[in-house]
Amino acid sequence: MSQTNVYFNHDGGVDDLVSLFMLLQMEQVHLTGVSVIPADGYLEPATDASRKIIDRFGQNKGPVEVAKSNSRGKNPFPAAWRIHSFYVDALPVLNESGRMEAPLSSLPAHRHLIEKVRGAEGKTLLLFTGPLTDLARALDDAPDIEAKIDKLVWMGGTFEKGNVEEPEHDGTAEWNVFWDPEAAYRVWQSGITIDLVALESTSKVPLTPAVRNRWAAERRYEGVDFLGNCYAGCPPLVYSETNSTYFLWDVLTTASVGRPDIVKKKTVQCSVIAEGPSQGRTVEQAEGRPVNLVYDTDPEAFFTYMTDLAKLAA
Ligand code: AGV
Ligand code: CA
Repeated sequence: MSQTNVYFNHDGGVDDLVSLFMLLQMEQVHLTGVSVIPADGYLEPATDASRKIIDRFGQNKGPVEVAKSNSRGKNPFPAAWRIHSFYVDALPVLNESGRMEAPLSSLPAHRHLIEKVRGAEGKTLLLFTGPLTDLARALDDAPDIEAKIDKLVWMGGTFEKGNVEEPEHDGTAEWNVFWDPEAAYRVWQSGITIDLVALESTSKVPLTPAVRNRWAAERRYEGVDFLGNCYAGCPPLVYSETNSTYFLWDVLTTASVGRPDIVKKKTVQCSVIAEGPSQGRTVEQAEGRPVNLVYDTDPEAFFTYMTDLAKLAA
């Protein structure tokens, strides 16, 4: 089977780490590298957990190198969310061997990305499930890589209600844009094709008790048990949505790489607001740049794909 080169940059949330686990099970994916930015997680547990997930669940992928980002954002994530990276890193299934073998790169994430894109045979698909800071820096340092990027698939943005609830903000932004609005602005100035997996689609895949029960019922599969354990620390949607309700934001984004048929896309002309009370907002504008907005999904097809992939992990 022909494989697609994929480079994955994530920010250490539970759904970021589950996304890595999912990518490792996709036979059509050649994972050229992974990097971790300390946005919605802490750098050390998120990096260690990534290496342990590759060791434990990535047997078919050969050695995959992990790089740490040295990027810093403008608007920090709440610590109550970032702490989840420690829970995943501490799961017994990831610590049974007592070793970490997936190689740790000595390069910072943005330089690692440049090296892996330049070194790949053919083009690379970039999958980003956190802020775009490392990509913006990579493009500034090495504009030549743009020609070798197939496209960017990014969990970010919304044209409806945002998910930022912060004192000096008007609530119109999605968090991955808000953490570093200037980085998103920079990437928007590039010629890279962007698939934007926005809140419009991810809001269709909340973590509900029914989803958990489905994983619990099939926990005899080690990979499905892993999903249940990862999400055990995240608040589900039961009676009403709050700002802490967990969605499968990044996992839907990752699933759209393996199974493009489970999402719906349309072209939208838009720009990013970099400053002020709406900073991080993605806004439709006739003179904006085109993105492929992922605005809808089939939740049943998505959860079935996710669970089936997890059953492949041993
Ligand atoms: O805005 C969604 C992004 C995704 O990349 N992250 C979580 C996902 O990894 C930020 C976020 C928004 N609401 C959250 C978030 C919540 N309630 N808990 C944790 N992270
Ligand atoms: Ca994320």
